[in-house]
Amino acid sequence: MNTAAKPPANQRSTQQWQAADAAHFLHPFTDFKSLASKGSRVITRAENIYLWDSDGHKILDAMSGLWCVNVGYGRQELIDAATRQLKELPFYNSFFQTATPPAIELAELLAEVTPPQFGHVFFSGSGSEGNDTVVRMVRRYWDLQGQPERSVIISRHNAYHGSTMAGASLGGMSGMHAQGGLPIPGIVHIGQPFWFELGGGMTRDAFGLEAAGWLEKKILEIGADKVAAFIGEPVQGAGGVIIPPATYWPEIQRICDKYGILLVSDEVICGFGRTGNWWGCETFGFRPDLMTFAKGVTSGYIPLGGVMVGDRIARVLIERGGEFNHGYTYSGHPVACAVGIANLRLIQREHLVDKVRDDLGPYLARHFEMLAEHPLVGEAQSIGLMGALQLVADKASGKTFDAVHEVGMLCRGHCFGNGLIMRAVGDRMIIAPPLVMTHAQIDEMAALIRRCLDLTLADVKARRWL
Ligand code: PXG
Repeated sequence: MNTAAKPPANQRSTQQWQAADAAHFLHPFTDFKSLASKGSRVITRAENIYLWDSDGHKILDAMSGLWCVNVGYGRQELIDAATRQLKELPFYNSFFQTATPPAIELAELLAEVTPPQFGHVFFSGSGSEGNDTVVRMVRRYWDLQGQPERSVIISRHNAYHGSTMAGASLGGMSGMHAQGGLPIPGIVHIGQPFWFELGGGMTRDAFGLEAAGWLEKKILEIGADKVAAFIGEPVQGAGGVIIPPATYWPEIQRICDKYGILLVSDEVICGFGRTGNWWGCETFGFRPDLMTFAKGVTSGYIPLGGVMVGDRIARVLIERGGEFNHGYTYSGHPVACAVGIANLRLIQREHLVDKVRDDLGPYLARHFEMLAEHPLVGEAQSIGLMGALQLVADKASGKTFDAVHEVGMLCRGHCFGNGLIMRAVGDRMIIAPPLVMTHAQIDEMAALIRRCLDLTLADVKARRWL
């Protein structure tokens, strides 16, 4: 053991933090060696929509942490709720016929803010665990219906549903499947409704129907009597904020209904107001049987996730299911649930969902229309408070850059250098800022984005990549 005296935590320099980080901390989705050679950016505090790093730089967080800090940083109500609950009862489980008041109250509140078919919730600690629960629950449902052969779950390429074995299998990320022998059996993928890449001259609406039709083709190929469920994010988040054509989800619903297949909406990113309604399925007009949630349920202040269980499934599990052999130590963690309650009450009290739909979403969309004029931008799309700018080499034809140039990463570098956090997914620059932004802050964010696009344009011109 290293017994050398260390300076108190809050007095370490950036370099000291980076050295300890490189020595001991394996980060998620990270090339360990490459990060160790560069050093992490160490974030030390936050307030409202801004972060500060260990060198004192102020950064506008246009990604809400990781799509989760919907109510912004530093909200006293959430801090008080956690503190109160930590004192009163920091932990008790809900396994052996016990429950805690915060878990019960949050379950009740979730039933109130979700669409009418949802009266029950199963809690997990994260979105990935929520989607593991979905797989178990969907298969259990069909067992109980006397159709155990209905076990295949259909998902989509470039979907993200988490990083556990089931979550990564449901997801459609080839890089994840390549590590660890995934997907697990019984999970198959169809194409994504990504008009910019796959639309091939069709109108958006015609393409939406075409892309939904891939589900029917897959069902017929497998045999409807073998298909348990279809899962999708209303808007693919980590895949690049891919907003489907308006025709897509209603057609998916029609197909699932036609073959009696369960429909699962992964609302881990789209839930809690992100798209301008409480749930992405409301924005896109479909009626799921199960909904996975996480992130925004506590605005990321503390880990919590779960699955909303629709009446069709709940009735069978409750009436005829016997014991459901599944659960997590932290299912219904009282402190996490207390923060969840405070967070939902705050969203209600500040009318954040209405604000995103009626005010902030349209205001951001107007900025995106202006950013769409930028010579580097081939497509600018937003819904509610999430959006994507597709960077292209040729605006007229929509020709993309050679992937090896990593133009998105170049742009992301400028964002970091200019006090803005934006994600790059390939050459798609994406944002999902906190739902508490003011117009002035949206103006500030848009100006920073424009500056970073200009700097990136100068780079690609200098390198003759245009
Ligand atoms: N479903 C969706 C739709 C998600 O976006 C998960 C499930 C998994 O949640 P947990 O809590 O297990 O992480 C997510 C998570 C990115 C990025 O790069 C996105 C997520 C996680 C990490 C990185 O955009 N989304």
